[in-house]
Amino acid sequence: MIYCNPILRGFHPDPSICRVDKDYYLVVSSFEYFPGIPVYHSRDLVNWTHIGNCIRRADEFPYENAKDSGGVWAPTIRYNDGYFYVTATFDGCGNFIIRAKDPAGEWSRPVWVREVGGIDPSLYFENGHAYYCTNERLDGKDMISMQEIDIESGKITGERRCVWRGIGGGYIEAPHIYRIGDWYYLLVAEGGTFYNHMANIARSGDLWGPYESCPNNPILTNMCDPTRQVQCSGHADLIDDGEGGWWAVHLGTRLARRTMTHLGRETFLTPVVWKDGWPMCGHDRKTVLLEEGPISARQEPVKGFAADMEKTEWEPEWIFLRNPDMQKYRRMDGNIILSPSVDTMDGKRPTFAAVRPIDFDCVTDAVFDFSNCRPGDEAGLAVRLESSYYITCVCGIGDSGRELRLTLRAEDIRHEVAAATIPDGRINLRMSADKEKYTFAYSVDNNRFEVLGSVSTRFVSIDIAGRCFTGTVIGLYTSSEEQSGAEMTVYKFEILPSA
Ligand code: 6LW
Repeated sequence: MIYCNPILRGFHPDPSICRVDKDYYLVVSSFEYFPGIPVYHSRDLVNWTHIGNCIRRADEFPYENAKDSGGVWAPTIRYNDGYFYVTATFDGCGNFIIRAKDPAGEWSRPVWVREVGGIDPSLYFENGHAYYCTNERLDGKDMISMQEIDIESGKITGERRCVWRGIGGGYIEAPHIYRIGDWYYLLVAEGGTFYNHMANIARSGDLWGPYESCPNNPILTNMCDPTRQVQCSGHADLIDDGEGGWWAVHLGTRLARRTMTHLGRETFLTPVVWKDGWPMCGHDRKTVLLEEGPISARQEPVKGFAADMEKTEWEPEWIFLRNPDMQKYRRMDGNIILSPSVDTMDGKRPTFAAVRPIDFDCVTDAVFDFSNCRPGDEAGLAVRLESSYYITCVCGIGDSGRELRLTLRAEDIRHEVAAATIPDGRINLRMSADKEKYTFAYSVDNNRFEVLGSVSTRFVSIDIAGRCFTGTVIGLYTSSEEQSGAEMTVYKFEILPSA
């Protein structure tokens, strides 16, 4: 059956997957955003539902210190003996393990693995033993280390060994061990997570090696791919469908132009075939956008997200920055009510309730009012890549009274793109996004829309920001220069596919 890649669109990097009977669970990195480590569920590998988040207690992690693209990196999800385990890196703090009986949560408090460094930890279970792999830098060289671990305490209980140094592609990361047939397989990422990215594999008859490198490595890469449909393929995790089919989920990027993407690294699904005991991914190791494979169900169109205003709990799709003061985020009387922070989008903890974009082409609709505001207060929509790369379209008090301002920040560039005077009362902001630009329009009578202006997506692309591991997110934002009584009352927020 034909399906479209990516299977998780927008900012969904570093995927890891496991299967329990007919249920697949997939997790991705969440970086400086909270809740952390979103969990997706599927029964067919192409239709996914966001069922929860692993990290829902910000005080258990040093979020307040998380840099842009810091925070939670590269989770691995595995199932063993009635528990789901997730292990990941908290940048600058170390690696941790959490577990849950229900992957939709509640997840346990983190157990920190203090005796081993590196990033991109992974777990492998066999015969009641747990083994812990991570990338490490020993004797000046990157390698993959493995050691036995007490899964409850996070204590290392066995000798640490270097099990593979990769094919020399550099930045050997994202290790995963599998027992398939008579072999142990070790899958890794090399080349760094951008344009030289690749997945390489080795195998051994013994868990501890020595591991023999696959003669066809890399088994997955889109580097030097003239079609340029997909780039940066790598950081893969293998899964079988229980019916003989094998797959790789992995990160990749789609280019909004000949280069650049503002959606960031997304999650792709690529078929895997086995030959002579070695796997090979996709079309001669390349991933494509329109793929075919033994998929059991029709892939549903991209759904989008519409906040259910009757809810008093935040849907799992919502993300906030670092350790948000949730008293500034209220759901009541059929509305969302946001209280401004003194932080603007330049800051670490602005009042910003966001969701991941659903695709390049989408329309964001927000209806809100901004009451009790004074000069210096602002409220509206924001598209955020990082604290120095963002776009805001906000209403506030200007020289000529209430106005709407469209502003871009790209590092040192701060540019007011457009402004318009508007009356008091409700405003409907509509942002239409495509590969090239974000176009903002507004209506104050919920009927006629005026275009305010457009901003190129180029200015919030991960390529412009450089070493940006996240991707743009779109959300509701409000700020005030000092603690004010201003309130942003939101009546509607949705991001839907463009018609
Ligand atoms: C991830 C690692 C990486 O942990 O980037 O460049 C980190 N390599 O695989 C964040 O995605």
